[in-house]
Amino acid sequence: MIKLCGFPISNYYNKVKLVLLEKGIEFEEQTADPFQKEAILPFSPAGKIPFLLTDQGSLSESQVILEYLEEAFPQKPLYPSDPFERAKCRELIQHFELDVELVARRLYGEAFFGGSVSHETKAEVREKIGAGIDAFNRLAKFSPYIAGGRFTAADCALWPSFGLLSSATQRIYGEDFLQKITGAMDYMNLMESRPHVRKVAADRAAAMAAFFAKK
Ligand SMILES: N[C@@H](CCC(=O)N[C@@H](CS)C(=O)NCC(=O)O)C(=O)O
Repeated sequence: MIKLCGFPISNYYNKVKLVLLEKGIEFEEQTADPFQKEAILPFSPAGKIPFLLTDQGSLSESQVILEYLEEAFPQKPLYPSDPFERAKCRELIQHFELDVELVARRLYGEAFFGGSVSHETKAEVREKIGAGIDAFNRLAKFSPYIAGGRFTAADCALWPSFGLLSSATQRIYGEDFLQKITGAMDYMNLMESRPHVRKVAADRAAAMAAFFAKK
């Protein structure tokens, strides 16, 4: 059986977990701590989570894992069948992850882990996230799902990151940058009406409480 390794406070872990749940793929969760890199390196070459353990071996990088799951388990497809529409769905994921999430990630040390981020970095990140969100707004549909009328991999991939963007920017700037994404606030409510999304959110809340209780 497939094992999803990592921990449920990670947006990239929750991205893969939501896909597994929505596609109805049987899987087990196994804790892997990216702060204990040595133990992870044989399965994930950069020591990052999530990674997948399959009968054929391990697989790292959440987007690669999504593509693998879509091909290996074609039932309940999460990408449109039309190649162009499929590419548009991937385009949304890539733009948000590269231009918004990876930029906002530079704030996480201070926002969540007791570190500190310089004023220069905060100012630079603010500007870059703004530009990333502008780009994403030009692409995203929210009608009602990110890529249009159907629930897709873009929803599984980006919903977990939206929550982090919201809390990180509120903590660092006192302003919720999720509100700058046109349609995102109604979308969050829509997503939370889905049972698998609620399950991922509940597991994340429990994991966060346990993680911060230890600190
Ligand atoms: N591009 C990677 C990013 C994964 C990632 O950054 N995971 C974080 C946890 S959310 C991690 O393992 N960080 C530890 C590190 O960067 O060393 C993916 O999509 O899987």
